[in-house]
Amino acid sequence: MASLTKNPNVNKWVDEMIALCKPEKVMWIDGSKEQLDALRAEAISTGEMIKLNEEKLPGCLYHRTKPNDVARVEDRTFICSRKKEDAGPTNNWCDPKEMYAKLTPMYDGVMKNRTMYIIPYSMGPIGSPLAKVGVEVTDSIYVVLNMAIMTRMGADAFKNLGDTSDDFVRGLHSKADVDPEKRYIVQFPEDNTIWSINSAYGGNVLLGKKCFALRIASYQGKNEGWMAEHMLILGIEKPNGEIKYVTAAFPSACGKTNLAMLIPPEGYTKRGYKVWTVGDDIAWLKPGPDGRLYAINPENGFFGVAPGTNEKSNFNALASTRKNTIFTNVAINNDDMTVWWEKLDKNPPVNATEWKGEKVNGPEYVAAGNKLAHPNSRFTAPAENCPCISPEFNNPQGVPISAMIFGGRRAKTAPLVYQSFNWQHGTFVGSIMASETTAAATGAVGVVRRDPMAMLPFCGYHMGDYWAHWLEMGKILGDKAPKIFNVNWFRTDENGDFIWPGYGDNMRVLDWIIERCEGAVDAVETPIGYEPKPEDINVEGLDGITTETVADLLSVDKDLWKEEAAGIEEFYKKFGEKLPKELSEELANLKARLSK
Ligand code: GTP
Ligand code: SPV
Ligand code: MN
Repeated sequence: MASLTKNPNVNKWVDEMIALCKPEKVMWIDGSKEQLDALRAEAISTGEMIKLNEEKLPGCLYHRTKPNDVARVEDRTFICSRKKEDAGPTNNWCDPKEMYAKLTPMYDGVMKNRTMYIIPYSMGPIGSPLAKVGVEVTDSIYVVLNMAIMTRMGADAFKNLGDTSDDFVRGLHSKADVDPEKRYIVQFPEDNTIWSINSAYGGNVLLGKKCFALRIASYQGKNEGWMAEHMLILGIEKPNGEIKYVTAAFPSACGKTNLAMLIPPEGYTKRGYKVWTVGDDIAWLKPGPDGRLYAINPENGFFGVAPGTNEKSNFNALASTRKNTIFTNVAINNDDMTVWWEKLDKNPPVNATEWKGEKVNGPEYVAAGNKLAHPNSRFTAPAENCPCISPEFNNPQGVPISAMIFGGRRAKTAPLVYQSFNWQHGTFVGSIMASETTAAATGAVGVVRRDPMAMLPFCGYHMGDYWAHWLEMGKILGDKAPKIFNVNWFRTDENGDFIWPGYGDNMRVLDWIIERCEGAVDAVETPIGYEPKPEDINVEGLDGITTETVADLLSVDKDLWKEEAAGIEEFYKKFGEKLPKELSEELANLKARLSK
């Protein structure tokens, strides 16, 4: 099949990959409906995908990964910069020469008897000055069908690249034998290259997502004066029709998709407030012609956590999954070929197939303490399905950002919300983020770990240099910089239950954040930053949450924070010389304020 581009850099690289992997067939993915329909039919005929109920879930497919392959594998993810110190203390590193030498034999002939699919794609709207091109070669139809949802895929992607540019990310993926012992997710930032092998799970194989749009792009952003962040983007429309845009960085499975699509409480919708979704996972940000920071969502779909998603918690996410969606590792209701996951509703299907493929009686299975869907089971849904997708979603210039929010899962320390004193202090607030781990990555769940800017698994270079880049961006933006906040929806009471209702009610906190950006509300100065007066968080219409509860949620326990400061000091030691002096200053200032 003929190449879709005249670009010699692309064609030369593709030829090399063909020579290496030795596929039986090669197929360029042009993104046409005919081609994708044929691939769907083929995947259904081999059992790789299962067709779901055509009336209830039109165009939807089901896929099950191997039980050993259900999440990102951080211990097998590498940043192979030429110099070790450029990867920094928070990344696994290996000399690129050594890594190529180790992986090349694994790819040699790996696609014999298989087809190699060559996927051109754009991260960001085609024609956007902020967009970038990638090419992924893969032996997985599942990857092709997911990339068709998650990116602008097909021949058009080459429009942005042109016939001569070399600025495209080279992604090589093979599921090989899905052997966890030989699984590698490797970024070579200086080569614009990603090699992934022996996995078929989302974040490890949809190379446009975490591997490119965060790990490679964060490195590009540092060199080119922009930022790639693990952030949702949303617009808050006020009763006067004005829309304010904010971004928020929370670690994996800590609520980005939910916040991005929130439906405000009745008191707000009645007054005319509305929330618009621009992105739910990744933001690329760059100063615009007016000096403000503009953001695009490089993705074209949502790869969202299924469990916990229901009509009440996230109506818009659920609505997004009702057509042309791929479900991975959820449960099937065999009576009508629909899908189910924990907390979708209270009725697990009787005639169920659980995520590993075993037929079970759902209610009995659940009553015995089992999960029908894997905790990191996901939906891949087109952004255009989302009822609240922003009219600016495809705007090539992006949207201007008023506030940036950090947050995580903290049972005690972090208050509901606080504002940083300024950009430098805000960078410090992002750098000290910590959160309980979730099922989005393999390993222990529920352990507090430091996860600066929610980028610990995704920063493609030295975290100290990354913080320096943040500080640099603050200088460029000056007084046009977004205001920086921190939130925590996950404080628990003595029974371990969440105190704050969360979800749509997070609008009440966004409301204060927007008012702060407009200078419309006062704040209280605390040792950690500016906090709302409890009565400035609107609790109207909330059941059991009063201004006293809010005061409690906002309390700053100085002893806990002194421990926190000691933990930060320990964490910062890792970065040695590369820790920006501004951040050690901020830590010293925090300690001083705490002991006043
Ligand atoms: P990734 O796609 O892994 O990056 O995750 P995410 O940050 O988009 O997380 P998501 O919105 O999918 O939420 C993950 C889990 O957190 C789900 O089980 C949600 O139900 C839960 N969650 C989200 N928002 C809230 C909230 O405000 N309060 C509480 N208690 N739980 C929440
Ligand atoms: C995350 O883990 O942050 C995700 C899912 O958004 S994955 O694509 O697996 O990275
Ligand atoms: Mn994510």
